[in-house]
Amino acid sequence: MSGTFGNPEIIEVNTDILLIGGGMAACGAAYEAVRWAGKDVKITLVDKAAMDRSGAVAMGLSAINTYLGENKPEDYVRMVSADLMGITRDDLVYDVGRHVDGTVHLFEEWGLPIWKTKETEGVALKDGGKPVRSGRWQIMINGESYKVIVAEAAKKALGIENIIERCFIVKLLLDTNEKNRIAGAVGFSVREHKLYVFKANAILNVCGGAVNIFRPRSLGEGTGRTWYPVWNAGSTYAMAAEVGAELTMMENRFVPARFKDGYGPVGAWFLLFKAQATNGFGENYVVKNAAMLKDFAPYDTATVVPTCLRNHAMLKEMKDGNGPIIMDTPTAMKKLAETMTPKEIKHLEAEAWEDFLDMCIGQAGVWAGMNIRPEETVSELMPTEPYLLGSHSGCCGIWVSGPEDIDSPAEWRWGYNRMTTVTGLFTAGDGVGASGHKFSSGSHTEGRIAGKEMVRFCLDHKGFKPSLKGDIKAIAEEIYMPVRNYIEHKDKTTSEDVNPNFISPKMFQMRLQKYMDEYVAGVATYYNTNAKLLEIGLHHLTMLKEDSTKLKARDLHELLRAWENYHRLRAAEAHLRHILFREETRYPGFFYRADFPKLDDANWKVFVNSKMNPETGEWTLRKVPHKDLVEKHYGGQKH
Ligand code: SFD
Ligand code: AMP
Repeated sequence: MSGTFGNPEIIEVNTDILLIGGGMAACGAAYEAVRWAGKDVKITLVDKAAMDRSGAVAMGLSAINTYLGENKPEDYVRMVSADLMGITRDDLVYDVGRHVDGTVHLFEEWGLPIWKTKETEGVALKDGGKPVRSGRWQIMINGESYKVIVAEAAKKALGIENIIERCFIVKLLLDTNEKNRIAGAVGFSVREHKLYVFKANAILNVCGGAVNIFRPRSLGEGTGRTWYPVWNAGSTYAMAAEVGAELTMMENRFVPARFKDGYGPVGAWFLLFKAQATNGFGENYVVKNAAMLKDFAPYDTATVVPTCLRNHAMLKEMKDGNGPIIMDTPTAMKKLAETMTPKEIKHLEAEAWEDFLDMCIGQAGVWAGMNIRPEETVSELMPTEPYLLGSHSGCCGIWVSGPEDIDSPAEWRWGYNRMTTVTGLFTAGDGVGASGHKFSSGSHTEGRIAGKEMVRFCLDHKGFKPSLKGDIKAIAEEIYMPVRNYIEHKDKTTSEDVNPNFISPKMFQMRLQKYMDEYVAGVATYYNTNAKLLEIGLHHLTMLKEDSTKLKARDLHELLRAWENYHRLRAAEAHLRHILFREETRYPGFFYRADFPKLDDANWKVFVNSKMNPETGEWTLRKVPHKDLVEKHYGGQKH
């Protein structure tokens, strides 16, 4: 039987391992799990989009930001800890560090072009080829087709018959018989009238970070331009929270400094081209404000000033009226050109464009449209709207069990590596909290770690028969409620977007973004908030949650938008609750608790974990002790 818009066909899929997401982490998990699974373990992957171009790497990238090479995993652990103001899980970070280079070697084997030094041109990394490093951890690539290459390997490993694309997962389902045990997931096709019900022994929840929960700086035609991908809608955090998985560090966020309006990343300009960023009067704002950064000691003395503190200095200049912030691309290019032949200079100019054409085409569009030649004209930078993510320069996410062979506190190591506090539910990449700076290569690596462990989990739990909690017919009705709302009430208005009986996904998103912007430290308040503002914000989010049952969808595309925004709301709520709980300013430059403007290591050098009771919807938050497993040195001091 084939479904219709209001009455989708229900398709049941039984599998052992279900991978939700088709991004870097999912591709890593697919590749690795197949290697260990044998014939007994069936693996299925479901992605809301098409794997070739899904997730954050859709447009491609121009650098791999985590490749250790000559560095030690311990040094990587130190860098990640310092950049994230001291509160990270050394066990998880170390685990990524010790495995990530092997992943990058696979990328190269699969066809990803990695830049090499002149002396080792044509030699593969694994055979001693030396990468062109932009920074201590980053290497340059020709990465327009990065995601296609990585997806191809995953697809080949899994077999096309085990992949369902364009299916949006709305919720995870627990088991009826066993408490706190994952058993399945439900979602709908965004192309056909089909609802999918998955039963699985183990599930990997890797749907990326959360974008567009804050009002973006882009407006009008530009709406939709963001730095991180708009299709990362917070599903990872929302779905995990709703089955009671413990979250960690959800107060953390990433506010990247980006090329203004096009959101072009700055890494290559700072690190490879060695450009200087200044205030509007040509002053280096990090140097100028060094004394102010001391308020956040000892982290101000890390080898590299942490990302949030660089923003802190930038924001000070902007607030003092010393803007705009400027990236001096012409001086950087002139300096590099001093020792170059004309041909090499042309190549350098091409590289400046390729950096954006590879991963952020919109920025190249802004340059072209505004007559900007980077060798002649400077560009403005701006701190963007906040993003929630766990793989880039942020560390919010889900609390997971760490590797067994690392001597870590018992509370960090209770089960299978990268398993959440819900039995059988795993995560990786943006999903794993308290361990940022994984980037594309680290996320794939973490997916591989989780994939291998999930096979072990399935083999250890062979006898498990999933029995889904909840009535599938009722769940199908709930998922299609926006469709019903539309069909029932569409004629009670003369305007598509305004109706007394329903709210469109677009309006719902705008409401969410406005609340987050004004109450939860968005750009409107220069990233400031306090307990009073947060309490009002929480009230607004609670009202919005009530209204979520009134979302409408006039087609499958809007149904996708409706559920994406519901996920955004849940992720946003977790973020707000965590910020309210942490009574200090841990990440100045990312956000400020104006009522607790100082760093407070004595009381707050701890993880903040939260849990939502799936039965009652009640949240509990707690402090979890932090421990350094690798000795830290900031400014020569042990810390
Ligand atoms: O320049 C559902 N990233 C960079 N990494 C690098 O290594 N180098 C760089 O140069 C980096 N930069 C960068 C980066 C990202 C972006 C967007 C730009 C620039 C412009 C970061 C990495 O890309 C990032 O760390 C990883 O991709 C994270 O991996 P993962 O697997 O955690 O997330 P994903 O790849 O976005 O995949 C998510 C998948 O989930 C699907 N999905 N499927 C079903 N149901 C649902 N409900 C779903 N919700 C989401 C998605 O379709 C996708 O497949 S730079 O700035 O530093
Ligand atoms: P971005 O383009 O900002 O996403 O950064 C890419 C990589 O370069 C990340 O590993 C960043 O931590 C790093 N990076 C960016 N800007 C700087 C900077 N000014 N100093 C040191 N590292 C940076």
